[in-house]
Amino acid sequence: MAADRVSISGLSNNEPVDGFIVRYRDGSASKLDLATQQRSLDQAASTAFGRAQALTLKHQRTLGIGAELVQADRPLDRTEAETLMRQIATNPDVEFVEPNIRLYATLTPNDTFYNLQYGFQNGVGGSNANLAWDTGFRGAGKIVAVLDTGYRPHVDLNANIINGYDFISSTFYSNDGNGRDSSALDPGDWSTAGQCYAGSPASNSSWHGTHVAGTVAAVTGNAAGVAGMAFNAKVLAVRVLGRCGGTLADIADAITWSSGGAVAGVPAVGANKAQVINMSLGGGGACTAASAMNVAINGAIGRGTTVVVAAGNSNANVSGFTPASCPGPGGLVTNGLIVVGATDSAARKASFSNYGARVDVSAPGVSIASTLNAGTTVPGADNYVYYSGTSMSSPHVAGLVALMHSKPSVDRTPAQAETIIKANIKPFGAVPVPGPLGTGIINAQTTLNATP
Ligand SMILES: [Ca+2]
Ligand SMILES: [Ca+2]
Ligand SMILES: [Ca+2]
Repeated sequence: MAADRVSISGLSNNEPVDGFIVRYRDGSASKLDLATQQRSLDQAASTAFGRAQALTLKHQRTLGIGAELVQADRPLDRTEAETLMRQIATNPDVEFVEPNIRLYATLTPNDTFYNLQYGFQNGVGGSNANLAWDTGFRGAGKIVAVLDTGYRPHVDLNANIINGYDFISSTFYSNDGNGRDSSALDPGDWSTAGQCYAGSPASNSSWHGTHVAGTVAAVTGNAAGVAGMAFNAKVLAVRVLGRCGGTLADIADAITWSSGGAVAGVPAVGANKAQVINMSLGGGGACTAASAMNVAINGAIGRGTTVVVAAGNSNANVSGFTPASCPGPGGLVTNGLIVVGATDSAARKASFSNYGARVDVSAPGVSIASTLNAGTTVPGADNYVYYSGTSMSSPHVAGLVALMHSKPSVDRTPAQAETIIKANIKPFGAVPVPGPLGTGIINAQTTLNATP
């Protein structure tokens, strides 16, 4: 019985975890009384580790979804973490316990430059966005939350950016000198060798969120830089990824907040509530109905916000990745959670793209030009760079949802939006192998025409 209430698939050999997300049953003693909850956690820690390797567990905060983030005073390896979670779950009040895993930007850097934004055009591998724009519906009045590394001010982006919030609670990972705060500006996510985990490689700042934001809504028609998919929409920049990625707990809170839910200690999103959330990020581990990520996503969809996520870049089945394997409301394949694979300019599967039955649709993700920053660590000058990844595919679809919502009618529900997108596609250039990779490549023109 206890096994169903413990999630171990996100544990990995090279990344210890020091946090756990525990959901207690509504109305149970552990849920209602922090002292009872703490006694149960103390008991679990002492049973799991005894005195020799004594471990202290502390209640950190209650997430927007109502689950508790519990912090350990030292990092635990895979075996220790599993042992501890199984002990925590011996308390019958526990509905679900999972590690507070780290998730990463789903980007494969690619320095090869092509001189064309084929993704917005109507070649075989493009999304026909150029034809969709001719209908006059270009995202006006709609907001796409980009949950990512934050944003850099950029001449080709500024007019379309709404500063959201910085949800990164750890000062070490945030790189901005504090925990959560009201500025979603990206200070850079560079790391030195060994900083993220033993043996982790050094890496330059990615400015990943600035690239993704540009694909959604770069300023277009200004005779400069690049175009964006839904260029009359706004991007709500929400910072969840810092140095070494971001945590499940912070990302879950950002999903809740961006879609109009309440998160303790954070001012409500108010009029900036997003109609669409884009998450170009992922981590190892299957997402189940009880996972914090899934509960947060279901909450957002329940508030009318469509959630679009990258399939991931491991050329593997999405079933082993979060959030791409999240079941969403009712576990249905079409329910307002849209999982996006990557294709190239010839409409073929990108070699890196994850695949599988949970992938809904594909979009351009190889050599995608967008807004970036030139700084290798701290911010430098504006520039434009080609990146590849399902990270680049996902914002094409998030932008498309904003285009649909800008048609002057009653907004589609998330599930209705997903249905229309998946039914109005362009064919693959070749059968995706391995596959499947969704129903096809998005067709913004026919999707908009089919939107009531
Ligand atoms: Ca901060
Ligand atoms: Ca431009
Ligand atoms: Ca889906």
